[in-house]
Parts: sequence; structure tokens; C-alpha cells
Amino acid sequence: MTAMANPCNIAADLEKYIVRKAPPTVYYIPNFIKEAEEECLLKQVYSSPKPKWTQLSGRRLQNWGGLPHPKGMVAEKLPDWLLKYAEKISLLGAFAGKTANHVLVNEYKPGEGIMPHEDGPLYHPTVTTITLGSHTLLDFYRPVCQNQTEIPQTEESRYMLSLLVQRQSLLILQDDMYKCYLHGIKGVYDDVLSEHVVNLSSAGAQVGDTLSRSTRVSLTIRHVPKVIRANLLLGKK
Ligand SMILES: O=C(O)CCC(=O)C(=O)O
Repeated sequence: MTAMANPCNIAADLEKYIVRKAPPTVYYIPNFIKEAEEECLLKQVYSSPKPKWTQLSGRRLQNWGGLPHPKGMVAEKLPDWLLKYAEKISLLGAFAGKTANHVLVNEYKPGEGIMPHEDGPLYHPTVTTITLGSHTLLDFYRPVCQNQTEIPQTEESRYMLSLLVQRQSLLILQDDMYKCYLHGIKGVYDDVLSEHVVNLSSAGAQVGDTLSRSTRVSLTIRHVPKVIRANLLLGKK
């Protein structure tokens, strides 16, 4: 994979990584990082100061780059170990020529997950995720349909498809897959792979496989377009 001539469009050589069985657009890039890089990133995550962690129900996280806010994010410089990957992914054109300025580090122990949600309007509508330590299954759901009131819409009835994200991979979600559908991770210990997992061959797995989870750390790398300078907040020029 090369850095591209026109960084405003996603690199043409990424086209072969499009997951065609999903709505537009999913790029799944196996082995995006090497094992040594994975080790190095995990070492950095776990040597971050303890107060950097926020414990939520079902996962814990580190927020880097500032807190996204409708009025603008007070941007903080990303540490070099994250900036390296923010720049590398941005050079692929993932953020329409802009450089990612925000990273969420999520840690999921086996049995943990995240409720179906949308990433919302504070980010450029692309989410890129590097997976460390363990695979997971990312599940996608149609949104609740407002004019459909007679039949209850369960999570099960809104379920659409899953993606298997292996450790060391990069996942890029854009377009409808960012804007129209919700994504979540079930809090399970094992994943039984079905035909609803639409990237099995590129993820090196087969229908019927059972994969046991270990601790997964994800780096969710995004671009927050609206930023404010800290010294503006303090009333300085
Ligand atoms: O860990 C992941 O891959 C998903 C994270 C996520 O959806 C989020 O942080 O909003």
C-alpha cells in the first residue's frame, strides 16, 4: 500500500480491500500492521498513566486528541505513537485530505462489548480502526424505523451483517456504513462464524469456525473537523 498522489480520495490501490457483500463502503485490510508494531502499540497503551483510563460498563477507554463537542474540540496534540498511525491512515485519503486528530482506545476483555450505536455528526463521516490483541465480531443494524409501529423492532430483527476484524487489521467504514447503520459488539466469550459474516475469506476464516476471544484493544482513529484553540478559550489572541 502506497501513499497516494491525491490524498483527497481514498487510495485507488485500496479498492481491492472493499468488502463487496456489505453496503458502501467497508475496507478491510488484513495485516495492516506487523506483530512488532502491535506489541509496541500495546506497550504504549498499557504504559499510559492510570487516570487516562475511563471505566465504562463493558469496556474501558482512553481518549486522545481532545473531547469532541458540538461547539468544537479543544484539540490536544496526539502522542507520537498514535500520530504515526493517524498520519499513515490519513495519507490513504480516508479523511478527504485532512489528518486524523482524534483516537479512542477501547479495551474489551472476553465477554465485554459495546451497544449498537452511531458515531454521529461530530466526526468526519469515516471511522478507521486498528485491532490489537484479539479478533472481534462487529455487528451492524438497521436503524429503528419511525413509521413502523405495529411490529416491535427488536435488535434481532434489525440485525444486518457482521464483520470479522482480526488482530493487526485495519477497518475503514464510510458512506452508508457510517451514516445509515448502527454498529456494536456483543459481550460474548466465543464467536461462532455464520454466513452473515461477510468478509470471512479476507479475514482468513470459514463458516462454522468458533473463535475464542482474548483481550482486544482497538484504536479508533477519526477526524474531528471542528476544533478550537485552547488560547482562544482563555481569551488570548
Ligand atoms: O472497538 C471497536 O472496534 C468499536 C469502537 C466503537 O464503536 C466506538 O468507540 O464508538
